[in-house]
Amino acid sequence: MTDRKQQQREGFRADDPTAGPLTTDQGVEVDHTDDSLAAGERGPTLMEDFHFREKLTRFDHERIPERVVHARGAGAYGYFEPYESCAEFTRAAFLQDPAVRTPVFVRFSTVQGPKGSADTVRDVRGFATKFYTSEGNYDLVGNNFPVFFIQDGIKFPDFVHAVKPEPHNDIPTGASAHDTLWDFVSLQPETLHAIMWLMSDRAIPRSYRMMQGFGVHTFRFVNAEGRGTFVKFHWKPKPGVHSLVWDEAQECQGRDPDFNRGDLWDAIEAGEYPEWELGVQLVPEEDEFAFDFDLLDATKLIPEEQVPVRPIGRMVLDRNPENFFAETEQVAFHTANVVPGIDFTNDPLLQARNFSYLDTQLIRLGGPNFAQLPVNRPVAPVRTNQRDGYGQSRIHSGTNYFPNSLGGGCPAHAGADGHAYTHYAERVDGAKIRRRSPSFQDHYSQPAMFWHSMAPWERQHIVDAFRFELGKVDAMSVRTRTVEQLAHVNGELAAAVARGIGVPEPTPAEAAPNKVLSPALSLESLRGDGSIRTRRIAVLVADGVDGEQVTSVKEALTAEGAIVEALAARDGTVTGADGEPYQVDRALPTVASVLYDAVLVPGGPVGTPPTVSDQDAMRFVRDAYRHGKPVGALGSGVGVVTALEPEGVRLSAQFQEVVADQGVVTDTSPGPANGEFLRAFVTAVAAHRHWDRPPAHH
Ligand code: HDE
Repeated sequence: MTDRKQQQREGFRADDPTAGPLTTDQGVEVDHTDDSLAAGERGPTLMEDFHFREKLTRFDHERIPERVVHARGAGAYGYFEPYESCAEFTRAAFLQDPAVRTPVFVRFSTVQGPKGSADTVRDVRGFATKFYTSEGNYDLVGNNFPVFFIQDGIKFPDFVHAVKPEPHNDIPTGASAHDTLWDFVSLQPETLHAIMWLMSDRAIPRSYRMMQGFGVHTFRFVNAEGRGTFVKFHWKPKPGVHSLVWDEAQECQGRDPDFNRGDLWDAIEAGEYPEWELGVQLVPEEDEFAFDFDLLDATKLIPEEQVPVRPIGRMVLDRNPENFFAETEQVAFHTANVVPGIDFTNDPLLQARNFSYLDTQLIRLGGPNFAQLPVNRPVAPVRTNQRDGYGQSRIHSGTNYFPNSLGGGCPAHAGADGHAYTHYAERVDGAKIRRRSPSFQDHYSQPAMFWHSMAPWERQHIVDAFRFELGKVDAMSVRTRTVEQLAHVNGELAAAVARGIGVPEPTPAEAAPNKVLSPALSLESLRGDGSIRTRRIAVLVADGVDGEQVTSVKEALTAEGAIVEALAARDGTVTGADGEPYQVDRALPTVASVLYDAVLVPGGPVGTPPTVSDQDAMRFVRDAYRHGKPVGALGSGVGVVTALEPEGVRLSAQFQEVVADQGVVTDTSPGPANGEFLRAFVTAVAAHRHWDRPPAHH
């Protein structure tokens, strides 16, 4: 079944190219497009070659300005369905009836890098959803962090200038590790909470399918009686939240710059549809001042332990776009695209966004008619008196003003059936001032809460990230000032960072009183449903491999939904121990451990495992171990893990039985893998990473 959005898209498909010959834009048939019209075989090209000129002109104009932020992205269509009616809190039509599916388009993005930059950079990820509701489009334009770097939108150009490549040389691409960003951070402590998130593993997601999304601002639900309720939006991914490690993320940038985009595309093509639950934190209007921070301050989150996240529906992405430019590039999100029942608050960041998004689309999409583009077009009927402009694709008839009598008074004002948008009648009273509210002034408590809520390994990764980023800053004054800021968050954090970057440990500052812990912030609490669906598992094979063993493992893991690939030194086949050919999926030189979630080394019948002589294979296992990934070994394949012991790879013991230790699962018994081994390996893969391992050497 196709939904209303897909039916609408049908009408915009380009004509079937197989239905007839090549033509010009004017519909004139073309029988020759390989040679330009010239005065003789070796003569000059003629101006009158309209086909040549049209072809080149159209090519010259193919590009539009990339987004000033969030330039690189990937999108998909899908649907949203509520679990139950939310009428108590909001009259939004798409949140009333579990039987009503609302079509959506989602675009994920990185923020800093240009359109052609790599996916696995350290950055915030955009998570923007367009709901094509029966009452018009609703856009929830969120990120994968619940907090933002600044409190007032007037600071946005400053922040973005600071984080973007430096103006003199346009360096660095897709990175925040440079002087201007950290100069800004060190002078602007309101950035610190989002910076803590940026230094955490949240900033290097394993997959767009495995990250949370947040509306960030406090919005307002309004029900049919006009009662308002503050609301924060959360997307929770079904497979849990999983991240890369920094070393791996960097290697990935070279091995597969499209690591996250390709993962999203492939999962949808394979029918493994990404899924999130939409949750809300609801705060009654009368509790507006019940918190020790301001609900209007986008650098703060409401701890889930204080206001639980209530699940209200789920979103499934089940269709890739057909044309990247037409859909993913031309999609235009806007925080002010709201529907009846969803309203704003006075969050000064949100207020600024409500100006900025429409403004940016006007330049990016070349005029005011971008809502007519197929991806942006609402499925609700559109009747306006807006006319003309670049790219007008409608042929309007009738009058174009209101009120009118000549057009029969049409379109008339919406009636009283409750579908018209009415703004929440919030009472506003104040003097015109440029001043930050004193209730926005605490910049340290929530970064401290984040730090204290992390598991020890998460803290270590945060310290490592600060050391990496600040270690790339040339100005020692900026390094020092940043560490002094960190001292207000936590003394140990500041000292640990200082020790790595050659600046004095700061004198203990008055650290933030650590009042609240929020265990929900730790990745430890977000492991997902325990399934290994779509995890990529490499099986290293070579001539002499126990083919029966490999087949048994592959079948069992595939049945659990994993993607299992046999890798060997060369493509084609390897010859198994029984003399039979065994099919190779990919050649090792074309891939790397960083592109997989786990590795498994099967054995041969006797002696040295066949892969030990292959340097690529050995590096593969070492890297997987180093990055905390599950390593499985069977039969003589256990020897591969043993061979890496001098390099720090740890194997507790070798037994003719299943041993699962810190994500290394071995069984030296030959022949097909037994159920116990498979269960232990699946558990290790489901856990994603194993941080309790001692570090291996590089
Ligand atoms: Fe955006 N942001 N933003 N932003 N933002 C844009 O709009 C802006 C902010 C977010 O996939 C731009 O169409 C201002 C917070 C996403 O197409 C621009 C401020 C959050 C996307 C813009 C913010 C976001 C954008 C650039 C501070 C998370 C990509 C191109 C007041 C809640 C949407 C465009 C897509 C894109 C302005 C802050 C998320 C320039 C002025 C906070 C996911 O209009």
